[in-house]
Amino acid sequence: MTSTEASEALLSSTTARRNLIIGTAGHIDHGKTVLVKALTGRDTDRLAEEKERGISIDLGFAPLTLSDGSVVGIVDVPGHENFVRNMMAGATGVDLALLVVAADDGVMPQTREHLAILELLGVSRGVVAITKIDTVESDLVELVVDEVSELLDETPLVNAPVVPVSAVTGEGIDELRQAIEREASSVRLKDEELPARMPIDRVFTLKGIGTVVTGTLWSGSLAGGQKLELLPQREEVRVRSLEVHDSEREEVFAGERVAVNLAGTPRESVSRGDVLAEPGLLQPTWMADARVRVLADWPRAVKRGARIRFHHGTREVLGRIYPLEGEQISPGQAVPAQLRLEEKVVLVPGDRFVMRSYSPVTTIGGGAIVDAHPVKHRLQDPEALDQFARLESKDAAEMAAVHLQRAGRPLAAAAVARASGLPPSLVYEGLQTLAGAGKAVTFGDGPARLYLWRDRYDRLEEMTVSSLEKYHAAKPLTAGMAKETLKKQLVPDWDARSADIFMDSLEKAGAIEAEGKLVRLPGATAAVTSEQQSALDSIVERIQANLFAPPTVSELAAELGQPRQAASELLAIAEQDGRLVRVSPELYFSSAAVAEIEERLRANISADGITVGDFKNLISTSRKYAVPLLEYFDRNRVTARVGDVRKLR
Ligand SMILES: Nc1nc2c(ncn2[C@@H]2O[C@H](COP(=O)(O)OP(=O)(O)OP(=O)(O)O)[C@@H](O)[C@H]2O)c(=O)[nH]1
Ligand SMILES: [Mg+2]
Repeated sequence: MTSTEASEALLSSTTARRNLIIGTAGHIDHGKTVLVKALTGRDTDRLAEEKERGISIDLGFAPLTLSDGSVVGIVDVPGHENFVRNMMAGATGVDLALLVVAADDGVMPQTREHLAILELLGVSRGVVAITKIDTVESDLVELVVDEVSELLDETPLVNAPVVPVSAVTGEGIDELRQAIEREASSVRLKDEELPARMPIDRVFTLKGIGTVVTGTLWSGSLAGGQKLELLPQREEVRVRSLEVHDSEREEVFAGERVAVNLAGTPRESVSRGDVLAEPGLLQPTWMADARVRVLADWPRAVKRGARIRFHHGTREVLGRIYPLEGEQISPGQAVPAQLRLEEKVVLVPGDRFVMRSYSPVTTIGGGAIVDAHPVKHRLQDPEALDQFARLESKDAAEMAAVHLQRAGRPLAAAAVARASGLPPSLVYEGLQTLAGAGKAVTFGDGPARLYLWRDRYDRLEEMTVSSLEKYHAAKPLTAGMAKETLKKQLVPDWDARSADIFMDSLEKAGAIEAEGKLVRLPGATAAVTSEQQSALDSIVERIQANLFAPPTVSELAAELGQPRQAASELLAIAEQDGRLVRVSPELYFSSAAVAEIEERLRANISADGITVGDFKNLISTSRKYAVPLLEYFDRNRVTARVGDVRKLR
């Protein structure tokens, strides 16, 4: 093979790669496990107890090789009604259902319950196997086929092929395999572009290898050596090695059955239900808004506040359900509702879940997550209902608008993508649409570009102007407000970059003027009356006349017959224009004096440093001035205090 041929072969094998999961479903003893063995050669009942009792208890896994060579994963689930919880942990990643109904038993309770669960989880493709046809007359097989067709009517599996088989005689197995291949070719595959996420369905340790977790990779890809996050406990972990169907791999992709060896993670710190994900992206949550459906054959309405078991991924937590409108959800209804959970879970909008009753435990319904981080809603809150509708619309611009509005601060496209669960490319388009329509203000370019909801921007601009107006009115003698103070007042919870970008944009827009560390309204200057001006001049003169022993602020105020605050404001002006230096809150020196003192200090300080006494003599002044001056030089990093002396820095 030439290298071009080799790379073409590689290309076609990657483009042909269809990673998907087939999940069995059906009543106990209907022949699921035996059928999986007939298809794959593998017995998925591994536990001693399963062998002993002749039933499946937990999930089993087997690889099925298709005619094009691609390998899909089969998850075999238990049919026993006590193990529906395990069934759900397996059904959660399923793309294609293999519904099994025994010809000698027909449609039974868990046939219906499993089918309902698959539908709630959004599984819309499937194949039905009517098993054990060797045990009954062919008319009976026909009857069961009819019964199944009726069952599937008005479900997403209405067009699923129905294939009669016998695992004992092998009859129908080839037809079943072909039906599976046909259906598998049209399954919508999981998204490799989204961040990696894998709900863990098994944890075990291998001697000499350590902790291994397995699961179906819901999205993204994983590579050996990669850092991941274990959620909801938010623990950083590292992938040591990866396997798919017992063979080692460098990289694994969405839709594969994956075993991950975690480097240095003890067995006790992981359990079924935890999620392995790309680090730093997912915030565990204990509330979610969702469209919640109650099954049509559930016997009564679900009351507001009802306690339920919430099944998501491989996890089960208790919680309560609160419809956004109305006091209850009737059977057959699908309504917006808030879920308040008793433990944190890791949710992304679009995720499916199942609800079961607290006791006795049966499936009530389920739904799809619309908002993974809502606030608590009141009943009939029109704003909550409006946001719900916009988030559920799946329109990227609408969704981005809700997230920008809610954040109230500039967000990057990546952050909006995380909040919405949409692919970043779609979110980027949505944000551009908003910016184009003038609904969002943008800062910067490229992936670091930030988007701020326009109304919020306008509101903040108004607040800035009114803050500065108040400031100028209160302090007419100063040239502006410290920028840091304004930022803290206006956007205390923003990161520094966002706050600075926002200030810059106000300046560019001409709403404010900046000079050094100060900001002010355009054209605002320190308004000094001629009286104040002459008071100021006399103060500066008094200070300059007493170079090394100037009057204090209180003394100056007394001389002027003014409050101390008024003298301080005048002094601040002289400090800003550079005539005076503020050495302490009570003491201002002339700039010339401070320069002269610093020069003498540098010229006369020995390698052993200088004491306060020597310094006092050096400039012929008293302790009252010497101590604040030395502290001033310490602050300005001219000197450093070492014990009783000052040394040069
Ligand atoms: N005669 C006959 N027996 C079958 C066939 N398929 C399964 N069986 C028998 O039915 C019994 C149950 O089969 P399993 O495959 O364990 O059933 P299951 O659906 O996996 O049961 P659970 O996992 O416990 O829900 C076993 O004794 C099988 O040998 C078949 O096609 N023909
Ligand atoms: Mg079984």
